Amino acid sequence: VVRSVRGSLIKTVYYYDVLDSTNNKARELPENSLVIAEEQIMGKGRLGRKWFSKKGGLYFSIALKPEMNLEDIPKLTLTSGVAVARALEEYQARLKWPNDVLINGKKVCGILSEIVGEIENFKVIVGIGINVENAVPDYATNLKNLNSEVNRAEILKDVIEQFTKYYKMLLSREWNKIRFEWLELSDTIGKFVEVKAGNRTYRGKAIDMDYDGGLIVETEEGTEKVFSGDCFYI
Ligand code: BT5
Repeated sequence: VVRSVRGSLIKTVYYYDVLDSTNNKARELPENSLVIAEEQIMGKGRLGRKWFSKKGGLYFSIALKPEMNLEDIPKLTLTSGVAVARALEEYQARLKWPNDVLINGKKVCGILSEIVGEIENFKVIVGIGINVENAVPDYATNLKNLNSEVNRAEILKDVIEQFTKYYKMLLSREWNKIRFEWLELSDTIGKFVEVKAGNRTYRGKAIDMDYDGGLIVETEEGTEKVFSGDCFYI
C-alpha cells in the first residue's frame, strides 16, 4: 500500500500480484483508491464477459464517489476513454463507442464502470485494462507490438495524470468539451455499424455522439439514438 500520490486524485494505491478482479477489490475500498494487479484470475468485461488478464498487462481500478447523477455515469466511462487515448497519443489511439480504445483498428484497452452502493449514496468503480506486453488474441493488440521499450509504470502514471485532468473537467461541468475531444478521437463516427442493445439491433451509419453520450445512428427507418450496447463495424 502506497499513500498519497502528489497532485493526483489518488489517495492510496493498493498493489497485488494476483486478484480475481481489481474491480471487485475496489468495491471494498474508500473513494480515491487505486487498485492494481499484475494478473487477474477472473478479469471482467461487460455483461458477464471475460477480460483476458495474463501477466504483462496493466489491470487497475479506481474507486470514486463522483458528485454526479446516476444517469450521467456513462459519461464517466466515455471520459475515461478520452483520458486513456490521450495517455496513448503517441500510438495514435482511437475510441470505439462505447468503451474500447483501439490502435490500428485493434482493441488495446477496455473500460468497465460499475455502480455500487445505494442510489442516494453510490460509488463508481472505473476498471481499466491495457494490453502492454501480455499475450493477446488476434483481434486485439498490445503496446509492445508498436514500441519495444514500453514501460508499464510510465503508462500507468500517464493514464492517472490524464484521468485526473479529465475527471476534474467532468465534475466542473465541462462534459461538452470532453465530448468534442471524444469526437476528435473517435474511430466510430462515420462508420457503418450494427449496434446491439438489449433485444434490439440498429444498423446504419454512426453520425454523432449526442450530448448525453448516446450514439446517433442513421438507419433506414430513421435516426436512432442508442445509449449502451455492443457496437460492430459492418
Ligand atoms: C471491456 O468489456 O472491454 C471491459 C474490460 C475491462 C477490463 C478491466 S481490467 C481491470 C478491471 N478489472 C476487471 O475485472 N475488469 C476491468 P467488453 O466491452 O465486454 O469486452 C470484452 C470482450 O473483449 C471479450 O468478450 C473479448 O472478446 C475481448 N477481450 C477480452 N480480453 C481482451 C484483451 N485482453 N484485449 C482485447 N480484447 C479482449
